[in-house]
Amino acid sequence: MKVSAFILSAVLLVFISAPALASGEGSDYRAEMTFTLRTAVAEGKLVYIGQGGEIDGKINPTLAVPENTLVQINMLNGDGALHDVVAEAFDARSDRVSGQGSSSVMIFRTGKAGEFFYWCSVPGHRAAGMQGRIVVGEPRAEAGAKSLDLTHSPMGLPPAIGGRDAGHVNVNLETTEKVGHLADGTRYKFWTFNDQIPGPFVRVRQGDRVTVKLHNDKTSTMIHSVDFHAVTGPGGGAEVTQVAPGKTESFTFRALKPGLYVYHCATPMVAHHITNGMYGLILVEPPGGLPEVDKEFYVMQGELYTAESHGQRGELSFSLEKMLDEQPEYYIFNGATDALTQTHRMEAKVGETVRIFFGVGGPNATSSFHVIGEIFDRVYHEGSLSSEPLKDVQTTTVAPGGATMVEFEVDYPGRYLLVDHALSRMERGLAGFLHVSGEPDHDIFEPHD
Ligand SMILES: [Cu+2]
Repeated sequence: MKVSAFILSAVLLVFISAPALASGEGSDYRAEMTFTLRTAVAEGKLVYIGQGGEIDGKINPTLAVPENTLVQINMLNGDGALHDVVAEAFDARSDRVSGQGSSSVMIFRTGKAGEFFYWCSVPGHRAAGMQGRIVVGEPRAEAGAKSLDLTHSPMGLPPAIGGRDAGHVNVNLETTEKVGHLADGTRYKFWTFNDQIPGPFVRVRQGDRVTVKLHNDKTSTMIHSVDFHAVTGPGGGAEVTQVAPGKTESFTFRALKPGLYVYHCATPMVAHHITNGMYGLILVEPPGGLPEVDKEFYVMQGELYTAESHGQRGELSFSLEKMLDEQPEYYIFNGATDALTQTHRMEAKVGETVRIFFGVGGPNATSSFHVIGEIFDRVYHEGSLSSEPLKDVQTTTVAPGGATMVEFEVDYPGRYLLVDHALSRMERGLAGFLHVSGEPDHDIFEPHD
């Protein structure tokens, strides 16, 4: 049965008279399931937000419904722009309405089990984020399957070096190849250092002698290696660490220069090993250490070249052609599209100083690193710690295989977005949240009702 949509005077009304029904069967009916979606702007996108029940407060909620069920979707216009809601798979469509508080509705009957979409058909709105899923019947096994979390917490940093003398440091790395979570319902076979993307944050002092032991897990299918940009020597260590599965290689270097450096796997095809997740940062602190701050975070950007287009579910595969053409499908902070928006929560309080160690694994895309609603007080450009920092910077350029250290005081509460200001990449997964709590200072910012 196909039913066209129509406006209801009251959106909570689920009892509808016959003339509105295209099929004309029966004099009235009750929808067996009703959902209410409110349109809004959230996380820099246009979205639907669930109202009531299990979907309450969820952004673009997945609507789970049984087979062969009459479903009603109420749309409340929460932002005032022109919107509708459509589900082509069921030939269902609401009227378009604008103006805050206006509403419309669509009704359809589900058929057999499957996964379908609802979205806003006003040009550009679906691409801007107004899309969710309708899952009919039992969800597919893979939709519910929990995949391995390989993301690195931005809070996972070793303590500061402080005032200690130069000494000897051991760094143990293990290369692995594992299928991990990439996005909601989407997995990818990553290659990692220590089961994390990025790899561990290595923290040493200028003058330290550092022994790197690289073990390649016996289940690996590839040779791996490590090139530290902080190393002076052949291949940054890569020449002597090409290590076969099940084997271990090692070398020792002296950390000659302070700075924030990238390390990565350097086994051919190097770009392939990097895109798959084999990158991390090593910080070489100057004697006396870095100035104290309240919060330190570790964030790295990378891009993935999947054969499947962005948004496809299941386990995705690598596309050599897309990588050589530099046409990524996904951009990720810390190993997944939701690592810094859902999995890990970056927090600070008003008045605290925040330091972000930010690196680009890449392998190819330069980042225009920016925090929406903040100004970097200090940028240690190119990761140089022996140069004077730049002051009062909006956006800073970070090369692939490069890094930066930024510092700023948080002055006003809210949720601040970490982005690459090449903002198309946000639509391909690149975003992070910094949650700032505390009292608002209305001298700094004052909303008017
Ligand atoms: Cu590798």
